[in-house]
Amino acid sequence: MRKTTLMNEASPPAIPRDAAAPRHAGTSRRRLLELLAWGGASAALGGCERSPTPGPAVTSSAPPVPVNSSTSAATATGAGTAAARSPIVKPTPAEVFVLHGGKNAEMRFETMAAPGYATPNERFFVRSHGTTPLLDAATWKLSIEGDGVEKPYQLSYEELLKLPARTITRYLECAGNGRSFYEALLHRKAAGDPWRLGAWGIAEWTGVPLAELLRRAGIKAGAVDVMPIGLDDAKIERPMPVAKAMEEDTLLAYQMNGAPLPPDHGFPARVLVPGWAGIASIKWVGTIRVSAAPLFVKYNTEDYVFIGPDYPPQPPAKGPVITTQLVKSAVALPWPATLAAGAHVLTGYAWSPAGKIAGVEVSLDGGRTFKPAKLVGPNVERAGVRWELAAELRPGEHTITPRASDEKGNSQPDVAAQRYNEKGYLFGAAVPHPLTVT
Ligand SMILES: Nc1nc2c(c(=O)[nH]1)N[C@H]1C(S)=C(S)[C@@H](COP(=O)(O)O)O[C@H]1N2
Ligand SMILES: [Mo]
Repeated sequence: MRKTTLMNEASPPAIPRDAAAPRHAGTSRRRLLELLAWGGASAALGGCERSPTPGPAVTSSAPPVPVNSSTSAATATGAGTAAARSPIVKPTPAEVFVLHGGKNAEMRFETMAAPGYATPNERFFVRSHGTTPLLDAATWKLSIEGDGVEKPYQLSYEELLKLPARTITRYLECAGNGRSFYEALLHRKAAGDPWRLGAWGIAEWTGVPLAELLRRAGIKAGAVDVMPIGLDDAKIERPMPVAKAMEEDTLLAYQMNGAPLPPDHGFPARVLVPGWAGIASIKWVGTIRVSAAPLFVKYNTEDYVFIGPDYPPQPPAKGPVITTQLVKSAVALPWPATLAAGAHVLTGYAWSPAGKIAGVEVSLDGGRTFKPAKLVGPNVERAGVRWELAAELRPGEHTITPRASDEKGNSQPDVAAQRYNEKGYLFGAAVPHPLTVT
């Protein structure tokens, strides 16, 4: 069986650096023009926007990459130049990312059609409330403190790396992933960046279980909440109950896919709370506050809470606090997709915060009938699985609607059953992916 070939005129050229990525003939000239136009636009903006990283086809003629070529956080120092550079440090080429403002980069889901399982760091979505700080591991200190611990202490990067570590493969997803579908499918606009399904990625994370760090601090029996606090200008912080912090999967991670955490993803250390909304996974952690009383901050009272008629306030929070994510699935094709008539193997991913994926079925007739897809490759709990469906496509306008269920019996509802909330969190209904067959 052959993989689906992206015949779409708007489909991207090869994914940079990923030698295994399929090359799509016939698109490079057009994309080259687009890239050059984009680079010109960014120059006109006085360098506020990043230039795209040249793909293999445009190496000699693409504009230089002025501000974002640093990938080595270990040698970076200071955060005082934030105003002079782009908020995101890594390259965000247009064929890989959709930018939402300067701070947030959505992964184009078609890039997940490339062979492999995890999402490479270069392609991993970025969601930050401010500019990526460039922290120096040599001077970085983690402080564990608060009235919930007997023995507050500080830890250096070197000391952190010596503690017993754990490596796990898990997905990370923004609470707002899929937000655009509240407007597109429910016809009710929600406040926030209009992500499709690419505020998501799978990575292999290495770090020290938070439980280990908390035990070393002599966490008290009466401790209630654990709140990591970021060293970014916005000082993003988000409490979680002690029980969640003590779960074996909850890490203070310092590696992502075998490399030191990239700056945009939290160097030198970030929390990883698998299965929970991305906001719990605080980046650039400088302090972990352990409290003997419940903690209420902006990000569990005003933001990352459900607000709307279906959700009564829970003072001091404006609504129920968002914690666990939902089972979801997506199609690894451009949005919208164009394919040539004939035989294809459609592919995508499905993921669940509760365990492994039990099954994915796909509708090609707008949700009337579903066919079981094949699950291929690793199916890691709280990470996800690739699905494939062989299909004979006939010319016309179609949709591809995957619908996943997990081993705990959770599954994706129809759009009609999707409840609305004002900030557009946790869109979990099965999404019809638009497809033109030529
Ligand atoms: N310190 C800090 N941590 C943060 C954020 C932030 O802005 N600052 N954003 C959060 C949100 S909303 C998400 S979805 C994830 C995104 O992680 P990523 O950028 O590594 O993909 O980080 C979370 N941790
Ligand atoms: Mo997020």
